[in-house]
Amino acid sequence: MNKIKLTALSTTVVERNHALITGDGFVNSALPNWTDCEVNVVINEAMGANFCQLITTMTTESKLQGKTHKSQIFFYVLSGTCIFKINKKEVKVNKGGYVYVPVNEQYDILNAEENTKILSFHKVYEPLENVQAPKVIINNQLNIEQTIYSEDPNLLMQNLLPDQENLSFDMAINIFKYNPGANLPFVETHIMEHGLMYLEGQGIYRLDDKWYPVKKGDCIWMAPYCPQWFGALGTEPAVYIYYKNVNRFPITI
Ligand code: UGY
Ligand code: MN
Repeated sequence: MNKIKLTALSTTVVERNHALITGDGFVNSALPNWTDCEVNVVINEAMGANFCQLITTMTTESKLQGKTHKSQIFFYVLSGTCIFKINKKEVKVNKGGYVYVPVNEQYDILNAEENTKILSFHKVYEPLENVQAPKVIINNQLNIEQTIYSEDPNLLMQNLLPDQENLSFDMAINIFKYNPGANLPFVETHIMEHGLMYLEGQGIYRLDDKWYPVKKGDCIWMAPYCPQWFGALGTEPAVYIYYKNVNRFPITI
C-alpha cells in the first residue's frame, strides 16, 4: 500500500500558560559565535517565559563561544562529549555532566564528538544585596545524591545546584526520577516557573486542565501558576531535568 505521510499533523502544543514541544516542528536558529551547530530554541520570552531553554547539536567542527553579561547559563550534556574552556580550566564533559556559567564569565565549548547534544537554561541573574554572585560549577549528575521526595520512595530528586543552602543562586536545576507507576502527590500550582526535558521513560503530564502523553526527548514550559501533575507509565522509570526560579522576593516593586 502506498502510505501518504500527513505533514499537517503535529504533537507540539503552545498555550498561553504552558507548552509541550515534541521536536517535530524544530527549525534551527543561528546564534552569534555559536558556529557549525544546530540550535533549537525550545522556550524563550517570545513564548511568554522569563527564561530561555535551548537544545544544541554539535559536530566535531562546532564552537560555542561567548561571554555572559546579564544572563547566567546552565549547560547539561545530554549525549556525547565535548571540551569546556572556562575559568582558565579545560575540562572534558561527558553525558550527565554540567557546567554552570555565572554572569560576566567567558566560555568556549569545542572538540565535541559528532552529534553531541547539549541542553541549556539561560536566566537573567537577580543579584541580592550583600551576597556574592555564584561562581563557576563543573560537575556530573553521578556525583549528586538522590533524596526521597515528599516521603515517597518511588520519587527521587537530585539538586544539581546548591540553591537550597546558598541564596546567591536564583535558579534551581533538578533531576526528578519517577519509578514506574509513581506520580506527583498533588496538582501543584505555584508562582515558580518551569522548563523541563524528559531524559528517560514516559507518562502523562497534566498542564492546566489538559492531559498530555509525554516521552523521552519532549520538553515542557510551565508558566507561573500553571496547575501541574505527572504520573509515570510503562515499565521503566520516567526521568526529567527541570529549571525553577528560586530564592527571590516575589515582587519587583
Ligand atoms: O519542584 C517542583 O515544583 C516540582 N515538583 N514540579 C514539577 O515536577 N512539575
Ligand atoms: Mn512544580
